[in-house]
Amino acid sequence: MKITVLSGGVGGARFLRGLREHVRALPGDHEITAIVNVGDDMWLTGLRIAPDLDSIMYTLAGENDEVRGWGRTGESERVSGELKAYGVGWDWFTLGDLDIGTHLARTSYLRSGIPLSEATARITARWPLGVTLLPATDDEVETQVHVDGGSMHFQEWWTRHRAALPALSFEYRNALQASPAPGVLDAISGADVILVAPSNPVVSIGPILAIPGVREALLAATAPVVGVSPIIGGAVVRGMADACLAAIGVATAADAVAVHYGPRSRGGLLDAWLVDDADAALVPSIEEAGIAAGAVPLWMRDLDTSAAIAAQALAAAARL
Ligand code: FO1
Repeated sequence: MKITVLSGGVGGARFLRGLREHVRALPGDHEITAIVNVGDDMWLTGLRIAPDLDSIMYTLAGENDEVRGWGRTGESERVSGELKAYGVGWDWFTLGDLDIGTHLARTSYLRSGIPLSEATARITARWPLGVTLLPATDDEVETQVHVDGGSMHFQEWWTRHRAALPALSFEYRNALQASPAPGVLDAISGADVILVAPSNPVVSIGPILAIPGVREALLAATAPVVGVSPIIGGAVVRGMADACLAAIGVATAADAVAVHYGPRSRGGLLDAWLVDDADAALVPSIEEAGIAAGAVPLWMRDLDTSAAIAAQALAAAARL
């Protein structure tokens, strides 16, 4: 079975880890491909940072910092201390020493003309991840946040201002000039199942859908498209999706996000949507919107619960 997953960083990484765990126990051979958001990416101190690709890589490699949710386990910050002493970079954005190794590797490939997708393939080959990571695009499509008085890179809004500055709008800069990375459209058209990870709909899934050709490929795909709500009981599971959703006029609710994505039967993204048991009352309204819905436990507390959620998503796809 070929499974393609649209994914952001931390929540997506945990979902992918659960999916890999579940699929490993299934008979037959299966392939998982993650189409990963690059809207968080940026140049910093001469290095190309790719947070969502790295969060997924580290998590699937078992090298991630489970507490912070990003970066490497066993990390140190000696180089970061030197950068601060030189007044170089962002002192609110810490690059760990081991993490810098990843950024140096990626940047050295990019500087020699190797595109991000190939650089990612070479970097991730270091570990047996069991999942193919594809950036949504090899082009630099960075998410800009417009606030009262100006705009800034998503990463500054998120890490420096903790999304506390009211966002007026989000811009996926350069998206119209971008194209899907090699393999992305094939991963969609060739999938048996397409899953939308419980990632931030605005700054993680949105930038993937904004790449020309991706939405069309998803609409034309023969595979069922099943999404997992990143909102439980009217609250975000992690991160600050509520600040993002408010900016685009979407309520922080499992049904509102499903309606925001829209039913594929009417040109939207979804065939089915999983909500947490706490939101079971929302299932009828989601079904009325043309999206099959189910209520299951959605808290990804550990590997087993993440695997169970992945199993439920695949089961929902099989029912379509
Ligand atoms: N998040 C923070 O809140 N503070 C940081 O200093 C920080 C550094 C950082 C470095 C590399 C990296 O890949 C991610 C990092 N993050 C940091 C997390 C990052 O903002 C998020 O992973 C995503 O970009 C948002 O989902």
